[in-house]
Amino acid sequence: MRTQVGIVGAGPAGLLLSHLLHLHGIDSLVLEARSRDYVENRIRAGVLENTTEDLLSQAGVGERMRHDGIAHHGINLRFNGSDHRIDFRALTDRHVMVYSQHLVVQDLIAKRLGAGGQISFEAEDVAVHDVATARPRITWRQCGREQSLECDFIAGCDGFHGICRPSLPDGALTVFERDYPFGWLGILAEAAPSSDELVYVNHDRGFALLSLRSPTVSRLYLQCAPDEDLQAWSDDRIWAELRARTSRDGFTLNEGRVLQKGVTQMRSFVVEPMQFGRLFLLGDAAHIVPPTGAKGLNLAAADVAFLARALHAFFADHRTDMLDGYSATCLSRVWKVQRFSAWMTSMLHRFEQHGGFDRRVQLAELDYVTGSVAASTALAENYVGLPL
Ligand code: FAS
Ligand code: PHB
Repeated sequence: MRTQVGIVGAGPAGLLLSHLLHLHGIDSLVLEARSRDYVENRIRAGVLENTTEDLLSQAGVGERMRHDGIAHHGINLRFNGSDHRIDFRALTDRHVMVYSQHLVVQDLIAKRLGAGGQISFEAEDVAVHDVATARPRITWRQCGREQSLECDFIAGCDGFHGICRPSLPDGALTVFERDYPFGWLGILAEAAPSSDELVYVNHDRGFALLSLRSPTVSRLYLQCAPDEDLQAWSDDRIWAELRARTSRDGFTLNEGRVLQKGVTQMRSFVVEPMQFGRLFLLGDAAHIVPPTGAKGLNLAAADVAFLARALHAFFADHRTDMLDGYSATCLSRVWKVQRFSAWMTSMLHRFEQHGGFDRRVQLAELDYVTGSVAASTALAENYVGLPL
C-alpha cells in the first residue's frame, strides 16, 4: 500500500489532520489501535478555544458544534467565598465553545468516512520505519494479517503513550517536563449544571472545577493525590467534598447520578524538536499540559493547522521551508500555552509545601488578576486562544 501521509492515531489531531489534508487534495491513511466505538466515546476535554472553533467551522466540520455546543462568554474564579468573573466578551470580544472532545472525534470520523477517507481501527503492533529517509514506512497487523504502508511523510498523532515519539533514536529529542504533586478526580454526572459558566475554585481544602456538557450533564473535578485510589471515593464522598469546596452564600451544588469517574494525571511535558526526518509529532505525542487551562485538545489543533499548511506547500509548490520550520512554529505557541497552563495551575491549586506566606501570595494573585483590567485581559486572551 502507498499514501502521501501516513497518520498514526485517530484522536483529534490525527483525524483533523486527515481531513485538512483531504481538503488540500492530499491522500492519507489513519491507523488507530482502538475500536471506533472506543475512540468515539472516550470522555476527555470539554472546552474549544475560539481559535479551534473557527478552524473546525472553516474546515466544514462545525455544523453539530454550532448547533449543540454552548458558547461561553466568561469564566468565574471562586476564592475566599465569592465569585469573580472574567468577562471574555468585554475583554476580548471573543468566547469559547463548550463542546465535548468525543463529539469532535465523532464529527471528524463521520466526515472522513463520508468522503471516502481511510481509517483502520484496531490496528495492532503499529511500527514506523525509515523515518530518516525519503521513503518512510508504517507496518501493522490487521485481522491477523501483516500490513505495510509506504508514505512520503508520517504524522505521529498517537498521544502521550504512543509509539512514534519512542521510536526515535536516543539523543534525537530533548524532553522538558514538570510533574505536579496532585491529580484531578473527574466525574460526569446526570445533574443540571450548578452554574451557567465554568467555575474554577481555589479553596483551603483544594481545587475544584465546575464544568458542563449539556443542560442536563455536568462535568466536575476536584484536586486529589497524584496516585489517588478511586475505590476510596464513593459517589457520596465525592459530592460531599465538592459541596465543601464549592460552597458560598447563595450557591447550591446540583447533584445526580455519577455516569463516569476517573483520575487524570497532571504533568507539563514538551519534546524538542517536534520532527525528525519525515516523521512529525503532533498533539499529546509531542506535549502535555495540565488541564487547568483547557488547552490539550486546542494545542493539538494548532499543530495540525501548521502541519497541514506546510504539507500543502510541499505537495502543491514543492516548498520545504514550512516543513523545515514546523517544529519552531509549533513550539513558539506550545511554550506560551505551557506558560499559561502552568500559571493557572499554580494560581488555583493548593500545594502542601506552601506555608502561610505562599498561601497569602496566591490569594493576592487571584485578587489582583480579578481586580485588574490588564491582568484579566491577559488571562482572557490566553483562555479564548492565541491567534494561529
Ligand atoms: P489523543 O491521545 O487524543 O489520541 C491519540 C490516539 O492515538 C488515540 O486514539 C490512541 O488510541 C491512538 N494510539 C495510541 N497509540 C497507538 C498506536 N501504537 N497505534 C495506533 N494508534 C495509537 N484536555 C483538555 O483540554 N481538557 C480536559 O479536561 C482534558 N482531560 C483529559 C483527560 C484524560 C484522561 C486524558 C488522557 C487527556 C485529557 N485532556 C484534556 C487532554 C486531551 O484532551 C488531549 O490533549 C487530546 O486528546 C490530544 O489529542 P491527540 O493529540 O489527538 O491525542
Ligand atoms: C472540561 O469541561 O472537561 C474542562 C473544562 C475546563 C478545564 C478542564 C476541563 O480547564
